[in-house]
Amino acid sequence: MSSVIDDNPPLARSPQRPHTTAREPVLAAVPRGATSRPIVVVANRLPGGRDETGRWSRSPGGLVTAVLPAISSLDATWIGARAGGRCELTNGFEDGVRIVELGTSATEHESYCDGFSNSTIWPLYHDAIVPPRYEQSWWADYRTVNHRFAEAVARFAPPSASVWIHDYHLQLVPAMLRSLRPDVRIGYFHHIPFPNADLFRQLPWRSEIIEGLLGADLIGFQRPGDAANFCDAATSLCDAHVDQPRCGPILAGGRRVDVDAFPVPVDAAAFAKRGNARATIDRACEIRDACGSPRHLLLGVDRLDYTKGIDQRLAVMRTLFREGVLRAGRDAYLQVAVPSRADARGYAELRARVERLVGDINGEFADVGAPVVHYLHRSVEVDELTAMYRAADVMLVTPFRDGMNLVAKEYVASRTDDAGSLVLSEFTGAADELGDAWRVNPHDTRSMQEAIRSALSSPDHGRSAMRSMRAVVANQSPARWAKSFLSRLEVGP
Ligand code: ADQ
Repeated sequence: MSSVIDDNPPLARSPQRPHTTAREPVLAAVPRGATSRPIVVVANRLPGGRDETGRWSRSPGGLVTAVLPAISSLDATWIGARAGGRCELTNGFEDGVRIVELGTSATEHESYCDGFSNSTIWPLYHDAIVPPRYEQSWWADYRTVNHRFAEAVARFAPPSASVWIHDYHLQLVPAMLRSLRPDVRIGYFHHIPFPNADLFRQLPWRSEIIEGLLGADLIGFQRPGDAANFCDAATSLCDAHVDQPRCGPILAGGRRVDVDAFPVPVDAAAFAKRGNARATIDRACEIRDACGSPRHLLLGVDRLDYTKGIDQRLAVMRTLFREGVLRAGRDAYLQVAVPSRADARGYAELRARVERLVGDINGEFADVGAPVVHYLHRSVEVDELTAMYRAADVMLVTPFRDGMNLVAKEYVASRTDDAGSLVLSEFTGAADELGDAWRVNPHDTRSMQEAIRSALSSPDHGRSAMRSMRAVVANQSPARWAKSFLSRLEVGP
């Protein structure tokens, strides 16, 4: 990627690979980039992996999409877990970053990742849309794996590094790392929502999680509301104080912890360039033709996750076809669902539910060779994704809860023609910034139907709304976002 974070020319990379003796920090000679400190990114997920043929491909999902382009010009190091590995550290250098793999056993991964992270924290932090499960053994493995991450960072981080820890899988790492390496600056960014204090109190290990996070020097959230929820939880559950209610910095354990919102952006310039390319526009026409050249093409693009509201949205589409607002032969819906957490509880059922609804709607309304819902269950390349954005008259982004939602911003950034309309759930972080979208409460199916009806019938309103939303995202870039976080981390509150 070509993102640069400041005016410094990129530094030449040493071809030498770090070795792995336990005594010396192996990356001591890392050249410096955006900040005056070397950068170490820590996340559960590695930025990509190799298939059987040895071909490297990027990991899907919002975290890698947001963070990798921002740091790939900085000669940074990325430490992530490899499930089913042999619990040893290996090294490599890919996609602009130095990679350190942390092996976890298949059993540990199941318990710490599928269990505590994805079946306890994920649902709890997404408004308990499905009931969170509280299992003592998952918590024990979560602590063990978090500690192993902290040890790996302590071993690999150069002196005085800026360590940037990402997301809910690693909430204990900040405090664990502080006790091992007090010389490093520790930043933590939370990509998903932070629930209100009343909901958070359900968690049997609530104080430990807050104390783990308070080990950081800087804690970043997507929205000011998430930061405020965290301040409430910290002050009500731990010995922590704030000068102003619901607002950082927090004073805890004799230290100041800076807390703020850093909304994750998309690479708007790259999406605009791709969206404007002749090849993209031609491909968008082909996509419309393949969908039966509809007057209105509606689009949904999501990770296949119950928080995204895909099944609810399909049910709304069925109603709109039943009521004649949408008509077979005139209107079509394209749903792209990226496979996600296929082995985790509930996800196979969600897939079955979504596919049954697609079948039901087509069974009821489609004609031979002319489906009304086109459904892809796979990842697609970014050029193809952009062509879909350009092809769609109405983009439906209707999660029940979402930290940010990059798809909404990508759609707006791609529409340099100012055409199209965005229907957006009020429970996404993106809704804070994209105030001109057709705003919906996804729990209220009437509000969804009304918003889609309005989006279909008001293309002129859509045009001015798209223009003003594009102006909002146009100046955003992952590089600027990373710079704002890392420079704040470096200097402190
Ligand atoms: P996610 O829950 O993964 O991210 P989102 O923000 O929508 O959700 O990001 C998904 C990314 O995957 C987008 O960049 C999108 O283009 C891409 N994508 C979606 N469908 C795809 C497909 N079929 N093929 C290829 N790519 C596809 C988490 C949080 C979010 C937060 C991000 C970033 O849950 O709330 O916005 O991290 O912080």
